Amino acid sequence: MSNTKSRIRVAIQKSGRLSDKSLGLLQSCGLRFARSKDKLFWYGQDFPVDLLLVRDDDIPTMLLDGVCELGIVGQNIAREVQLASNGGNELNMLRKLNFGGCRLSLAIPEDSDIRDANGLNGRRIATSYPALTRDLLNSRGIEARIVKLSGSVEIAPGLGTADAISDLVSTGTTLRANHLVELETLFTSTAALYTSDIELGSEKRSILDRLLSRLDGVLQAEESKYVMMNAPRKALDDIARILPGAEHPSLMDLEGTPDRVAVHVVCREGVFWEHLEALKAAGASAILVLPVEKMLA
Ligand code: PRT
Ligand code: ZN
Repeated sequence: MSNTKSRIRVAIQKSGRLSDKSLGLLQSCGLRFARSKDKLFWYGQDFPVDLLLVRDDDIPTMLLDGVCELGIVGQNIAREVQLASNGGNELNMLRKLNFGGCRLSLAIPEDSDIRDANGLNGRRIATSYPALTRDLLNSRGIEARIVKLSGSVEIAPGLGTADAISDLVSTGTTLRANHLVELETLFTSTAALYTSDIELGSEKRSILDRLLSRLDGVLQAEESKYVMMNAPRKALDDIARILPGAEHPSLMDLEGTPDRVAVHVVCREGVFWEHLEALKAAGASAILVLPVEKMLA
């Protein structure tokens, strides 16, 4: 088969919390798609990567069945599907992504007699993540009775069908609104890019490698900031200590002030107000922090 015929398919969530960010990330990698009317399959223009828009729960199974080569889905769902599948193919996480963050937490009614996770032995836990919850509890020697629900897990204790829940939490508002308190985090999750261990073949492999190299550039750029300032020459060591992940700064002379230099540096981690205040205290002035759009190592 010729190179032009090999294409890979990426499954992303059609409509939900991960949809916009998943599409935006692929677009940041230079991918453009011809949107089809039925909106389930988008053909990739310029780059041999096509999109499948589906429910997030279907993505891991599509990867395991070889329907698509890549998928962006929450680690919570990938782990649940992997644990629930009986052997066979495996999911591989290729990159963790900077969105879709949440935690799978145990929560109990405000007036519960349960004090900690050990108190859940023999009790009923409602969850949409039965395999993951059971696995995480069992690994700590806790045997609970799992009540599987596909949604509205938070109302189960109030209805008397469970003593506790294991559910996704981000702000905690839903728990509070249902008079539940978080007992413990079982699992933290973000969206991630997955593939399966099905052999890709060299052409698809090389498309994947090119995409991953672009993706790494986008992910690094997202984290990175370009920082410029004027600073005393003697403060350069302090500045290197203050700025997170700073790499070899460029120094430029400043006309008429031999003791001060212009410093330009790429920081690989977040730059916060505290860093700027510390730079100012070290003698820096005219501090500018700029986003980095693209980066190729
Ligand atoms: O239709 P489809 O099946 O594709 O979508 P869905 O409704 O199953 O999923 P969706 O869009 O709600 O979530 C997709 C993914 O986003 C999840 O699998 C997680 O990986 C991630 N994510 C991040 C979350 C949350 N944050 C989150 N807060 N998924 C769900 N929630 C729920 C939470 O359980 C609670 O009920 O949102 C509610 C609000 O949370 P609080 O704590 O802010 O009140
Ligand atoms: Zn879903």
